Amino acid sequence: MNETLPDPHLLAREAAAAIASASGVPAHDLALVLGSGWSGAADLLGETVWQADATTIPGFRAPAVPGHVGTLRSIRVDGSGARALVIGSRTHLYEGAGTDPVVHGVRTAAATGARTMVLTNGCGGIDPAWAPGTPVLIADQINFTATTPLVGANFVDVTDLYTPALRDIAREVDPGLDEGVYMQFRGPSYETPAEVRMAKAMGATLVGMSTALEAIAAREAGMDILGISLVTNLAAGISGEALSHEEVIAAGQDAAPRISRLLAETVRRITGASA
Ligand code: 8IG
Repeated sequence: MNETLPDPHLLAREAAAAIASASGVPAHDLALVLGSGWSGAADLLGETVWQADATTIPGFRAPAVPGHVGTLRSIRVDGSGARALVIGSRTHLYEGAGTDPVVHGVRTAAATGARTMVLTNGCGGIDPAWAPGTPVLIADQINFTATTPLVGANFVDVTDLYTPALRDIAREVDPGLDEGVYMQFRGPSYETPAEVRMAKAMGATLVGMSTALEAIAAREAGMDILGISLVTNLAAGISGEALSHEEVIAAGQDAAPRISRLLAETVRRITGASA
């Protein structure tokens, strides 16, 4: 490790301390990362007791993606009274700064005390049954980035990376939810149709540019993980049409009521409110 660079775990502890002092909330129980299409989905969780531009907290970079909100929020969850940290700004691997900024939010969440990490994203769907706007539970993943946030002989078990009991809770809230296997590409180009056929042959049903590295870091930190993808477009070559950004935006808007309720009610149940 280069001694002139801050240790990423130390930086996360500094960030957690800064959040505690700025928010007046000494610890959080659960944290969420809001991906493409999910920016309004945390609004039903409860009362926002603190909100700040993420760049005011050590280690957070300004979001590079339009549609991502660069804010951190502390929410008191309706029903359970639990404390949720909402991370509206995500750093992607394709920004070129390596894996540490990508997983800084997750490590900071763990350092605030959060034991559960909810990771959301917008992604391409390989199963043609998933129309744009369909939320899908992530059951497993393929890290196709050729990198990892872990360093050293750190043989983290990722057999049940996405905690089965948390998927059960989400399905209690929305019994129509399907499960998928998320494959993270580096991006920032979308896949070619041949790459989508490869992903399918490898067992993936969802393709995106986030989440897998964050899930690995969350499990390294000992957290339980719930992953929910919003299929905002059919993956390249599946529908026969070109990928359109308008389709992505529209899918997020159409899905807003379903995914907002799903997120709020699932978090309420995870954090202990009776059903
Ligand atoms: I929104 O089709 C969104 N993000 N890799 N492929 C990849 N990332 C995505 C896609 C997609 N749609």
